[in-house]
Amino acid sequence: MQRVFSGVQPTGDIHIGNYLGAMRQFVKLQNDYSCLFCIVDLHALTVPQDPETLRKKSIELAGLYLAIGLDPKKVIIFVQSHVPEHPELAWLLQCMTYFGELSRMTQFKDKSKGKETVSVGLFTYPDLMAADILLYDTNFVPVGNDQKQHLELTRDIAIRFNNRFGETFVVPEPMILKTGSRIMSLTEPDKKMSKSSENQYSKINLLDEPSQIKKKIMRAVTDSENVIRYDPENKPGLSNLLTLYSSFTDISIEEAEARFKGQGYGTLKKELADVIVERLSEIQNNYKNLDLNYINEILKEGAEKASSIAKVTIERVKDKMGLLPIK
Ligand code: AQP
Repeated sequence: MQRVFSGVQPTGDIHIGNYLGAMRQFVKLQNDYSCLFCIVDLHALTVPQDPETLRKKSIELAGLYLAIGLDPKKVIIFVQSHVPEHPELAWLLQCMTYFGELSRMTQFKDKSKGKETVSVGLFTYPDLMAADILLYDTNFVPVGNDQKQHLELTRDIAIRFNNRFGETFVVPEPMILKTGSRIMSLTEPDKKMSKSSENQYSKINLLDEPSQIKKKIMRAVTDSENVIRYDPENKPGLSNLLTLYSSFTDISIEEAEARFKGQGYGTLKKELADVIVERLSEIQNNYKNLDLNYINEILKEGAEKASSIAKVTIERVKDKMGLLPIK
């Protein structure tokens, strides 16, 4: 069976961009692939985190993985820091990555812009992401559009390593959706919906109350034309709402556009709020019924299973690079 790996950072509140761009795909893939889904807490440390909140958010994300429909009998769910081979391989890959390559990463440029100090971890983050993926001989990586560049770098590093030391890594392919791979902010629709945005009205979180969801959708920025047309360049806000409607109802953008043709933005917003509330309330009900001991058990089992794969890969890599084994 071919392998799928993906991860989400336990930072902030998980929003519908994370869900539609990445997490929802995980559920569909679990029947056809050997899947590992990770809570990438080491990535979270690239920017300052409150320790207690980070722990709480890691458990919350594990619960959300289960609540959206991931079945721990089929997939491995685990926490990145429980498998020390991730940072170990990241170091080895850093020694194979060029400073210029990391300097060109747009996420680094965006996240470091205007900051007085930036951690080295934020700069080398793509190597840790490459390690996450390459440790498990991953064939496919389902991610949102924003991760495309990091995945390209992962492929480049894997190819470079294989060329220098001989066939070692599987070269992974991205799995990026046509619709929903880039959900935009509800308040600034030229920017992606982002956990780190301080404006609560810019994003809908998976655990938001129905009244909050409705309020956020009704306040979403559109335009003054009042014509329903999918046109991301000239009508980014309205186009984002159509994308959301099409993603949540599993119809095409064209069908969504046709459905609301000739109607006001208010009608689209109202119906959209209803479909989001309905889908998220299913997830929220599942989430409420989860027990903390059960989640901890799943994470322990997940770490053991992930470790058993990671240990084999790291030994292979160290051997190829000439590191001396313990005799
Ligand atoms: N707006 C988005 N639309 C579609 N997919 C998205 N993803 C993130 N934002 C959108 C995808 O969600 C997965 C998990 O993301 P992450 O936790 O690794 O962090 P991120 O990409 O940095 O997400 P955020 O929400 O924007 O967080 P901050 O604000 O902390 O940077 C990934 O597959 C991502 O592509």
